[in-house]
Amino acid sequence: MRCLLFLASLGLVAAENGLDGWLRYASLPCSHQCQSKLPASIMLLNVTETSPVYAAGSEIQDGLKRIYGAHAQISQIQCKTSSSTVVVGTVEQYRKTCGSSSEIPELEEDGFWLSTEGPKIRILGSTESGALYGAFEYLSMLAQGNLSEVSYATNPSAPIRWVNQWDNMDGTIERGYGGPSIFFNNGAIVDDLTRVKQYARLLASIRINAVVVNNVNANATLLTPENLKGLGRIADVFRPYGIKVGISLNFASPETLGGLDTFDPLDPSVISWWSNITEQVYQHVPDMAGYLVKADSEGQPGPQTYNRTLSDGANLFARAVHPYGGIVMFRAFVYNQLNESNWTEDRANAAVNFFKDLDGEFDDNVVVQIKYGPIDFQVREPASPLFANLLNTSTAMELEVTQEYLGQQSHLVYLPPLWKTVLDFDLRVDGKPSLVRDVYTGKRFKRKLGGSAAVVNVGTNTTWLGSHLSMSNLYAYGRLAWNPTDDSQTMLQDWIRLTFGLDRTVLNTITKMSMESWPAYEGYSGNLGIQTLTDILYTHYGPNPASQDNNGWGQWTRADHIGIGMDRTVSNGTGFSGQYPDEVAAMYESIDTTPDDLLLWFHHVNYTHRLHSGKTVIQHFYDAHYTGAATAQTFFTQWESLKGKIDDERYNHVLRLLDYQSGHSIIWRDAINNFYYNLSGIPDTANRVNHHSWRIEAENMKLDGYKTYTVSPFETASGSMAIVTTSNETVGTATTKINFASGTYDLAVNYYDAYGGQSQWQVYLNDNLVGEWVGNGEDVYSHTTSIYLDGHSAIRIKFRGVEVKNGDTLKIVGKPDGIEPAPLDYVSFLPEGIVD
Ligand code: GCV
Repeated sequence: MRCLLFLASLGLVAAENGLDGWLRYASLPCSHQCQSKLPASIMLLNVTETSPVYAAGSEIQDGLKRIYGAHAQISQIQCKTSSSTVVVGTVEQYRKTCGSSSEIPELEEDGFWLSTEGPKIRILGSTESGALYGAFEYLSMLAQGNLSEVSYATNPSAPIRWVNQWDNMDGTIERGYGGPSIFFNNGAIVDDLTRVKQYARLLASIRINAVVVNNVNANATLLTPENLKGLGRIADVFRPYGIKVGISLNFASPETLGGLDTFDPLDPSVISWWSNITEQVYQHVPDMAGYLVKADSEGQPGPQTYNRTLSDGANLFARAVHPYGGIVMFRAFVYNQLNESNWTEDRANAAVNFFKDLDGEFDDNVVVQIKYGPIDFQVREPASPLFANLLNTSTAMELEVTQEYLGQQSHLVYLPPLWKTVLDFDLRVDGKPSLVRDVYTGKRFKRKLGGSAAVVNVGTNTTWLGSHLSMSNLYAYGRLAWNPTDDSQTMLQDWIRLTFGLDRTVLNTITKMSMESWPAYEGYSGNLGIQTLTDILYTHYGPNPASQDNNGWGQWTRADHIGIGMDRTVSNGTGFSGQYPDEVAAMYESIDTTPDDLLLWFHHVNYTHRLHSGKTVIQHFYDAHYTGAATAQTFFTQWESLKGKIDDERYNHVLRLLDYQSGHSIIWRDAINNFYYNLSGIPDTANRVNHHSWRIEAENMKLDGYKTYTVSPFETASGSMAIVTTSNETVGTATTKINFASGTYDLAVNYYDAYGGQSQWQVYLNDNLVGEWVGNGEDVYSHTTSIYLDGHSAIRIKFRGVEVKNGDTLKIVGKPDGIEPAPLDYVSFLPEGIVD
């Protein structure tokens, strides 16, 4: 404490690595009046060390000490104490111990009542988990310097508030960008579960009540006796935090693991195999939350192998877990490969086609888990119409905190504003208000089960997700799972105060950047509902619009030299718009009433088609890409203004990513604009596309040891060409005379940093070293790497404030390494205020 005050008095900020996320309990000043409001003791209504109430007590004790330097003793309840105290437990425990509780409102399962009025602060849950949530709520107030007197109850919107990890048994994580698994390594459960406990704290504080620990592309070996023991250890770590463990299953396990000659869900031997395995699972994890199943999807086995229905498959597991109170989350992400030459084929139709007729066929403990949009976590999608087609089936919303198609944690993208476009959408089932959030929480169709699941994919990195700023998405997900009406900016600001402190500049700056981030990303990736336009066949990261079409995956754009977009109308297209209830179907059926931001999702139009905004489609693309990338440049400078206000480790980590994003947003912008300019032949009215006054192409420089290289896809290199060293051993030099007016410039060098080598570059002006760098992006950034020269490996480094004289000689020296031939694309000399 003294040490912290000392640092504060020097204006320094203590080093932090992000491990505590928003539960840092950073030290705050506390006046005499503030001290008087802090409890002197913590009275627990259950002192069993493995109970959530005990965890709540420890957390409060720790928080009081770390935030305000206050020491509160933990003791058992004495109802009549006169000194200030905080009482934590369930309403039932409180009644038993202290009698009357008439002022406590009715609570639903896991709800809590928090009252800080009077000397006795009461945190009472309907369950012990509820009490723990209340304790975290109280701590969140304290950590934000809020000591006001409050008294209120809050209840969850739905019973299912889960996270899904896509962790593989070998320790890798599918679509994970924060390092290897905290759960698995080398086919087994890790010995040291310290990180699991830290994760449990974070999840409990946002009221998550179950975590599915393994990938939906599931490996049956999780079910071996040894691994079930390990699963039991994981569950023991989560249990005191009120979090249950669930697991993903591989449908073919009876055959692959059990040695049966079938996995037919109606075969008695299969049924009894699953029932035996389930019994074993519950022996190790008596409170196991349930199973998550991806079946008949993307190569995963399922009931259709035996001509059984998806509900036959789901019910097989539902019956196995039923005796133990478990549930089955059955994913609606089921689709087949399609043929693009057929105008009416459409992957977006798949979920409703597969599931609509099964409505009412699922057992009561089955929940159909539906991704927010009909395709796959794109930068913008309409709400999945399946939510309007399952009136007799429990449903859950599937979101993706891990930014698979949204910059993979190397780009700042605050996701709740995107999620809200779906959660708040009114499906108008039977002509009545039917907000998506009211459907999956069970309210609209009166289902007892329902809720949400988010793919999170934290890893062993101390940032958890790969970027400190991405944690706002996890925090907000938990808040929305509890209350989907929470406001995006309010949640964000709580997270900022908890994560980075109470400084107003910090608050305003991170708020502004975050709230601008999804619109910016949509601006420089895919507009008007055309999807993210990333490379869907490889990393899902950088630009590659051509990869969407001419394959069976069905994420098509149907772009040709005249027009673009999927015709999903009933009258002339795939019929997808007809999957919505009448009012919504009618809105999407007509171009006139389809909102601009989803135009190309629903309609195939000419590039010259005029939007409601008055712009043509193609000009909108050009403009949005320029505006989006320009906004992304400001994230770096906005963050720079926070130097000294945030500890160095987190400040520098974020700064590096934002610097990278500023460059990669330009790579996105140019790739997409060039691609559609090349396809449509329609110039940008502002004359920016393909005209770069401040650029020097590497292929136009004098080359020694370097040779030209045609990049593919062409649009991911300026002028389609780059240079690479003539061999993997040759050091290359590229030189040129500078023809710009003398002055101060930011010097940007665009190069490629592929996986499989760490080339080195040096840049000189008249033989004076301006800067040097190494191609080690794979160790520094959070996205999936590429072994090619493409939109994923394309990267920009900037040297700011370089003095240049007309006639100076620019020289870049590149030293190859491994398979990486020190590739260079171009150099830009950017006067102040010019983005490029
Ligand atoms: C776990 C997309 C992702 C896959 C993921 C799949 C799913 O296709 O790219 O990595 O697999 O969705 O949600 O099952």
